[in-house]
Amino acid sequence: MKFAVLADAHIGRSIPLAIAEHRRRAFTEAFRKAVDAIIEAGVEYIFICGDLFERRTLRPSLVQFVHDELYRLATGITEQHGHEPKILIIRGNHDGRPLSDTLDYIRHPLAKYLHIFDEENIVYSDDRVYVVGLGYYENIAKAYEKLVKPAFKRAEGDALRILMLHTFIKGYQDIPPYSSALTIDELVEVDPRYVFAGHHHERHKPKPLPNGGWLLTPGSLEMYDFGEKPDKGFYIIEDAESERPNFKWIPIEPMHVMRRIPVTSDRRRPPSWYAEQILEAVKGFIEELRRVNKPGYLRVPVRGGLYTPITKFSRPVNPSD
Ligand SMILES: [Mn+2]
Repeated sequence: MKFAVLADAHIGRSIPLAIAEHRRRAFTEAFRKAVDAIIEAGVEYIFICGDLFERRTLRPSLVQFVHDELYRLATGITEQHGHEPKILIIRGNHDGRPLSDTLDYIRHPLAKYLHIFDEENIVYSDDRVYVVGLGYYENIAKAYEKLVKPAFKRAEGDALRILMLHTFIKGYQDIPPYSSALTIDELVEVDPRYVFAGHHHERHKPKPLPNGGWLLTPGSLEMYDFGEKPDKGFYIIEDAESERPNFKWIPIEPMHVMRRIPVTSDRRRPPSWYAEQILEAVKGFIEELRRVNKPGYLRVPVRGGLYTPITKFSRPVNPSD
């Protein structure tokens, strides 16, 4: 059995606004590339772990794009590999709130290949997998206790136990201060074979869990902002039901180079000094773009005190004044 595990596609992201159109295109292209690779692999299940969309309100054309891509994904695998895949999706913090989310736009009664979890129905099961899909909650520990644990207690048979989350995981990821997170101990309590977690945008390696299961965060499909590393893509898991599954990283090359080169000084300097430093940064960046043969954006935050030499109005100090 083959899985595709992806997250944080952020379709519709337009920040920084000065380059909004380029940014929108970067995210739709990354998603298109992911769909191409998943069709080629011919997986049985696709897990989309939250933040499929960038926000609650979107251009209709982008909603149409996602709808069409998911349809292409399902029909592509059916035609090329002879089986219809199942696409499972949970709500991320960018997709909206409980009971009002962007995923409503892509729900369709005829799209049998699509399963979108909601607040009341957090279980998908068939004879091969038992999937609990929990959307984003600020108080994740409480939602986990109240919803996820009972849902796994209800599981019967020997289908693979899979948990989909959109939250940080302590002990696996570098977590920003004061953010809510689940611990590995908490995850192991429901004895999952797989935990797929979106929300953290960095690629993480599969981590074996003490119960024999696996924890996996693929990260975002594109560069979300200037601070991220360009190691983007998603995972395919082969022999998912076996004792030794094979995790395959499918890289997606970011469309643009995004570079941040700060210019700072801890003492006061004339404006011309800053101008020179900025120019150096730009020149270096142009070199880099030539080398990698790619377009890109450069952000140069400038910080430091200003010192303006006094020339015009200065005169010798006369002690008698
Ligand atoms: Mn995200």
